[in-house]
Amino acid sequence: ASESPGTIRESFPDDFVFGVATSSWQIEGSSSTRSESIWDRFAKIPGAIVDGSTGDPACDHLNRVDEDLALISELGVGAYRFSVSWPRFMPGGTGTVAHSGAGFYDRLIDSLLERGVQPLLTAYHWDLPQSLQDEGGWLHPDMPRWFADYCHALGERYGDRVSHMATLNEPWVSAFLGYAAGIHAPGVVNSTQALEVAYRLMVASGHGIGALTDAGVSNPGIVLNLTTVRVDQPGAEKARDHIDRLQNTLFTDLLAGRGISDEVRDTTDILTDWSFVTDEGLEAAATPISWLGVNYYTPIRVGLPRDTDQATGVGQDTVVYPACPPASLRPRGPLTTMGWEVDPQGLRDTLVETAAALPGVPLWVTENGAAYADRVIDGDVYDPDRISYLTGHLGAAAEAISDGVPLQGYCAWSLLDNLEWAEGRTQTFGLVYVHPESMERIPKASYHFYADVAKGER
Ligand code: GBH
Repeated sequence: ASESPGTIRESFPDDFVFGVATSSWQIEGSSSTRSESIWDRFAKIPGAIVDGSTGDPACDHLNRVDEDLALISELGVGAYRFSVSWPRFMPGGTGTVAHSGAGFYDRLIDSLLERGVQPLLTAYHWDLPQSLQDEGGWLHPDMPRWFADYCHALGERYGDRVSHMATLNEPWVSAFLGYAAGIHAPGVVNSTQALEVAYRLMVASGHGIGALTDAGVSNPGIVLNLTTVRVDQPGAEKARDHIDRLQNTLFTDLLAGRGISDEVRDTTDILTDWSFVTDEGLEAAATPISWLGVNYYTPIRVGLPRDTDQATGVGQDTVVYPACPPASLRPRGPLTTMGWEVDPQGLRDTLVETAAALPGVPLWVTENGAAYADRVIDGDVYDPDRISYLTGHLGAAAEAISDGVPLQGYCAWSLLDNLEWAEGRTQTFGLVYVHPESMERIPKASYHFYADVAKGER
């Protein structure tokens, strides 16, 4: 390791953008001023969210947006990634745009621009209107068209001010956690449907890219959760390859116009019928993107099944990765409170692998961060583990650039301690502490650290 006397900021190009990210359902609250989403419905199932949290108040962001804008502004970052709540913007799922809902994002965007912060807008971060789920959701063949109409309306409304828009956040999660593991909305356990949903999401994204372009958005893209997949012990190579294909290549191949590989089709032999795949669908999925967001938290480490595993294999792993050869996922310490391995080199490897899979596509790290149980002492919040996580991963991002990766920006996840999906309030990723009842915000030590990085003082 070479000694680097300079600041973290200096290890990046001058035009590199540091940002911070959130998503609508995780922070907004005010569910009574929009229509129902699949996460509102899912949250009502006893046990679906560990602590019984619902979409209210989340971080009460709708009522505290000025305070949150001040936090973004004082952080000194150049970009803020947020998502639009589809049920707030277009409550019927299709058709009419809601004046008040759309107006909220108008004001958010204008305020960001006034403060010199670039808005990065994500169209879909998992909060599908329940009315569309009732029609069949992502299993419905018309979903790509409905999604494109929504994207077109977003582009018309905000495209004059927002250059970078992403269609989807992490279609792998929507498909495999929503439809295979069943731990995310809509809570379905059906691996066959998960594969169809993954495909349909990528077709919809392609239609969305086209619609955003038609509406005048200069840089339409997509955000994927990609990660390097490591072999933990001899014998797990086949399982590693299979997991890598469903985690990464399935998505990057569709984007690159390589379709769905024979390996994916052959190894998902629980699916005898891929007839939902059409030439038109594959062509749409390959609509060129102008940038790709990569969300990275942890690598996947694949080992052999343990004696303690259930007879059918490795529990959730085989459900999430249908038809996976016997394997178990084996994170190594140090772990975050999510149980996720901390591995900055994994970010560097993921970026290098992604750049090779999609040559010429500018990349952003659109999410990176860690959940820890922070210590509050005399009103100050200490999170040294998060600071070291960020330090390591920023270093890895800078190294990826020296490896030749066209990385343009990095967004920390997340601005606020928020509603961590199935984990409710029990897992906190924020640079800013949010009191679960009073909603008081307290910038953590990591906020001050990241502010120093953004300002070039560190
Ligand atoms: C992101 O997804 C979401 O975009 C964001 O909304 C969320 O708040 C944030 O992460 C934190 O969870 O259990 O070791 O096998 C993260 C996607 C997919 C990353 C599952 C980690 C499992 C690792 N995640 N993956 S492991």
